[in-house]
Amino acid sequence: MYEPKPEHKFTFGLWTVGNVGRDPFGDAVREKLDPVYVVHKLAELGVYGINLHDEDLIPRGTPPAERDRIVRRFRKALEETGLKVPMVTANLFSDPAFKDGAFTSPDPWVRAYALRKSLETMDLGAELGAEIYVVWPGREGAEVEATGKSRRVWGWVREALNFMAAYAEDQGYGYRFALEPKPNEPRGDIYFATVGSFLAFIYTLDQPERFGLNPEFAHETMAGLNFVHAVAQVLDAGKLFHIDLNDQRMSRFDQDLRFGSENLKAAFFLVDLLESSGYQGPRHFDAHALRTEDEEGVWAFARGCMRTYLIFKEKAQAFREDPEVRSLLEEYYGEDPQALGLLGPYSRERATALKEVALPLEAKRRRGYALERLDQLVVEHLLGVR
Ligand code: GLT
Ligand code: MN
Ligand code: MN
Ligand code: MN
Repeated sequence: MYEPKPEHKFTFGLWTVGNVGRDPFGDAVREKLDPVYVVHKLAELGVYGINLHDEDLIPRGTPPAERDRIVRRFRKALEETGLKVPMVTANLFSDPAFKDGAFTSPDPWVRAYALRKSLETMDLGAELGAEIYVVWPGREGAEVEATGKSRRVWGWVREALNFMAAYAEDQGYGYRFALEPKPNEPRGDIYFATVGSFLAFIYTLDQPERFGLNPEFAHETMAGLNFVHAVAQVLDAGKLFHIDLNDQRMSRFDQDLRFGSENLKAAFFLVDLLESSGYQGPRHFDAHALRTEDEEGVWAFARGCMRTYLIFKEKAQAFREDPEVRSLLEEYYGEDPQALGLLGPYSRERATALKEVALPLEAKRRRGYALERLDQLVVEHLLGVR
């Protein structure tokens, strides 16, 4: 029961299970794990794939021959285990050169460096079979408004993303680009703060069909927003290219907690949404074990993310099949054919009918929606008494 299998498409980042537990006040608490060892461990746990930043695998400044040796060794581990690398991304945040932004650095040399690093990461991902390329603009933000940079950054990012998409095309790479918003941290305020912001930006790009979203549970939650609604809108737009699952308490730093460990209801409805949406992509856990943990705790964390997802999947199905839930929902949507006939695409006849019909407003004003009962049923399913 609740055994993860590759067909569930669970993925972790090399930087997630490999997280050494550093925080702004404290040093690393765990040894850095060998990427090849991580591949074997994740495969044992039933994981589908492992995602990475360029620097998670190849430390900055590695000479080319050494780089090729690392890639060969890593690929061998992938072949031995069957693990995939569905997604890659460039680390555009650790290097001190990026302290005032990567694509949005005021310094054109730094912007050129960011672009080159992105192209090289696309090359690396192509060698590993990656199909999704994530762009997380962690350093693309500001603390000081006086520069007026917020008037220029959109154009710089647009130019960079257009360049990257054209490069992918030129090289014959099939990448789909997944843009990941976050409201703040490590910058005081990050441009592209929310799902809605990136979603709108996509349609200003040269090849909008190549771009979608990589929404993260923690990030929308940090912004005080409803993650389930955000993902639903992204799905409606056909733009859910990837998803970062984790957990988060509001009004805090980016916690990247074990999936489902904090907001049980939100996690339940997210799984309910994803599983009924037809989304076929990876279920990526962008989270890490608490700093209190040793290596055993790291694998307990990874197992916990996947097990909780599978439990929610089963609970969501039971909830949707519950006869009382079904009848409450049937009532809720009140599908009276006469009313439905008044809605839909515009026509002159329909507009006239709409103006003439006697609306049953008194009854509608008195109507109850039975949401107390419906929500109680959610709680009872989650508490395991139904
Ligand atoms: C970093 C960040 C994540 C992003 C990763 C992709 S790196 O850990 O906190 O939200 O998804 O660059
Ligand atoms: Mn993320
Ligand atoms: Mn995060
Ligand atoms: Mn993070």
